[in-house]
Amino acid sequence: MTDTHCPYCSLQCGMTLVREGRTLAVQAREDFPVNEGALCRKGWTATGLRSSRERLTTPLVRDRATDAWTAVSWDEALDVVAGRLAVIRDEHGADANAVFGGGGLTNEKAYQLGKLARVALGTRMIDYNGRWCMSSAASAGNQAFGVDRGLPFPLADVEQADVVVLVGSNIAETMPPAVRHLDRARERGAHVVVVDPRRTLTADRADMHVQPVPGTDLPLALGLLHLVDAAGGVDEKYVATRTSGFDDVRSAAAAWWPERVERVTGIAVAQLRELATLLMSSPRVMVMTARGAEQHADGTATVLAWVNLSLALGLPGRPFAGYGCLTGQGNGQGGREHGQKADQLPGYRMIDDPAARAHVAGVWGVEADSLPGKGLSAYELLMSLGTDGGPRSLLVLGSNIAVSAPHTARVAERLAALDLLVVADIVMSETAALADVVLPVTQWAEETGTMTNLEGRVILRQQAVTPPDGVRSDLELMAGIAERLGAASTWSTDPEEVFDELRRASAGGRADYAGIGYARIRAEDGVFWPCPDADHPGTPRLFEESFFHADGLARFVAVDHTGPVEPVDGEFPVHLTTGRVLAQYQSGAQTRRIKDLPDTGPFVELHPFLALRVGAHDGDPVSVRTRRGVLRAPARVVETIRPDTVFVPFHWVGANRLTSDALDPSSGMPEFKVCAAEVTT
Ligand SMILES: Nc1nc2c(c(=O)[nH]1)N[C@H]1C(S)=C(S)[C@@H](COP(=O)(O)OP(=O)(O)OC[C@H]3O[C@@H](n4cnc5c(=O)[nH]c(N)nc54)[C@H](O)[C@@H]3O)O[C@H]1N2
Ligand SMILES: Nc1nc2c(c(=O)[nH]1)N[C@H]1C(S)=C(S)[C@@H](COP(=O)(O)OP(=O)(O)OC[C@H]3O[C@@H](n4cnc5c(=O)[nH]c(N)nc54)[C@H](O)[C@@H]3O)O[C@H]1N2
Ligand code: SF4
Ligand SMILES: [Mo]
Repeated sequence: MTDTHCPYCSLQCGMTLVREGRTLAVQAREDFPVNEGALCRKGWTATGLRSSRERLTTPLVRDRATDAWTAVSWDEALDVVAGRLAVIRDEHGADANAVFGGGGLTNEKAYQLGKLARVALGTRMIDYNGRWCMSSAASAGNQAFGVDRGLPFPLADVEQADVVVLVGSNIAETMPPAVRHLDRARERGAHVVVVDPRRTLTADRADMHVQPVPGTDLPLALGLLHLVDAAGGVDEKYVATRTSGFDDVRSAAAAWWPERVERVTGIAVAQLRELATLLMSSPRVMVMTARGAEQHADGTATVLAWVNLSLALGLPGRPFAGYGCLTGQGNGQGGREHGQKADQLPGYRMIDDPAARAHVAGVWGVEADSLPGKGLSAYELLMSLGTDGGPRSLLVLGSNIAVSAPHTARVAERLAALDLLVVADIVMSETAALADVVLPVTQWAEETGTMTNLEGRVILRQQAVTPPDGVRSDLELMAGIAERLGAASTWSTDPEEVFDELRRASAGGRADYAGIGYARIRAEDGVFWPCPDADHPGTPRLFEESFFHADGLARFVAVDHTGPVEPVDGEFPVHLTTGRVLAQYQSGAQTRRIKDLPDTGPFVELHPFLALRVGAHDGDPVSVRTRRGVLRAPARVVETIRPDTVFVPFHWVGANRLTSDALDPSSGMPEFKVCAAEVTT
């Protein structure tokens, strides 16, 4: 029996793995406060991939001329990879090798991957899929609070709130066990509000469903602030003592009178007023955003608008109140703290800060000057591949970019232009299938490592079974490459040793893990960062006394509505949005291979009015066309979606043929959640 956590989302539900003969059974942990004995279907079936015949168990090298794969030994594969990386570096310079990581990787792996890029390869070209996930909320959090931690409070605090506003979050499908905390709040009399263009399972359980036009959450927040201010609901004392910059925000909101907001968002004035009144009804209001609000080219500004509203109401730092971002991937939080992001070093240090470089270089035993500078954000990095002066190789760990990146046709072109694509994965993902070398790695139950969940709680996944023959861990893979390249520093393959090094590298940084050790995590059900030393209790709740800016104040940042980059028009008259369903995870690389999970393929959700207009019936194939591509998939005619909007899940190849690659200027987040489309039969 081994206590561990689910391999998928940021809830990191506690589970116990029990060996029963040849099978590995899943039990939910009652004692873990996030899920309290509950799991979603994906969690219950997570061990299904272990026995799958699709599991990769030998390194493979592809001959580009014949497209044939040859099985090779690990030593041969690593010799090929390291040899070619060295040649590319010698011929084209260090930045000609690029690295792409993932928010599902453990802290140890994310840390080591950043170090592999900066020390062994000497490249500045590293980024990861978290750029497509929480980067807008991260950017907004850093600007407003001086720190980026998804939730500044434990999830169970939700139970004590009086009003919970979920903006673009469908937790009933994306984090089902979290719903119990909402339900308990409602049993206490709390009001739950869901802002979503679709009446989702989450909205079904709410007291109020606000159904805006996709891409209009920003003017909605401005309109609410306008009404709150007009009603005298601004917490003037809080604004004066704990924040700066309100005046500009107040004047921006002044221009968003309710009728104007109604015209842009489609939300009736009466409902706007009702919601504004609700927000002023109690000091215990929680506002939480997720990808629906964040995955836009103005995602950072949108999050800032909701943070501004929260600050004006005096919420952040108050008990059972505040603003939070619901992170997404298993290690969406930790994955962005320890150095796989283009501009970061471990401990959430910035790579262009001389003191940060000196500290981390000291831990790594290298010269600070030898560390490269800031690289490109994920999509920009992908677009630079194989271009003049751009990277010639890409090493991918923990992402299936061929499916999950926006505008995949362009991504496929860039990947094809590389001299070398290396993918480490558990299965032959769509991205691995394009690689020159595929390296089979261990999966969660077969290895140990820490993750940081959506609450900022650092938890420990523990190895429950021995890996199949032929696979190695990502840490072994990285050590194998680093050693072959003759890299400086040390390259441990023992997760606890790597974590202890990470602790030292993070010490004194914003995400300080120095006081968090494996033994302590086991004893305490996880430890919340910052935790600067072994005697420190960890920090479940942030901002009670002060914010993380030098003056201790939170900053209002004035933002205004610009709208989606691609508005609807005569040719492309409907809004296309994308997202998730309960039974599948992300690009589907893992969950589509688990036979107990329904694998429906992509579908197009549309309203009966739109269906009537285009002449489609439920189940009929329809075509969704955008300026980038077409997807043909069965129609799902539902009354729960806005008549001007269609929804396509992205767990299968297809949705991202359609999506826009417009990026948020401050976070690099693509506009996954809205573009203009045409639907035909
Ligand atoms: N089942 C399942 N669970 C998951 C995952 C998964 O793939 N599958 N992935 C995990 C990860 S990495 C993440 S990031 C999270 C994501 O968790 P969520 O953010 O909850 O998931 P999404 O379905 O991407 O988007 C949420 C909602 O945003 C709505 N939406 C679309 N456009 C807009 C808009 O303009 N404004 C507003 N307000 N809403 C809009 C969609 O209709 C959708 O219901 O889920 C995690 N959990
Ligand atoms: N249209 C649209 N596109 C989206 C989104 C959307 O809402 N709409 N959401 C975006 C978001 S929020 C996210 S987070 C991304 C996610 O999209 P991806 O980055 O593609 O995420 P996954 O499908 O989880 O891919 C992880 C890959 O790594 C492998 N893997 C798992 N664990 C490990 C490990 O420990 N080591 C290694 N080496 N490999 C491992 C898995 O088998 C899988 O192939 O998609 C983004 N794309
Ligand atoms: S909610 Fe997330 S962590 Fe929990 S069982 Fe489901 S996928 Fe796993
Ligand atoms: Mo995500």
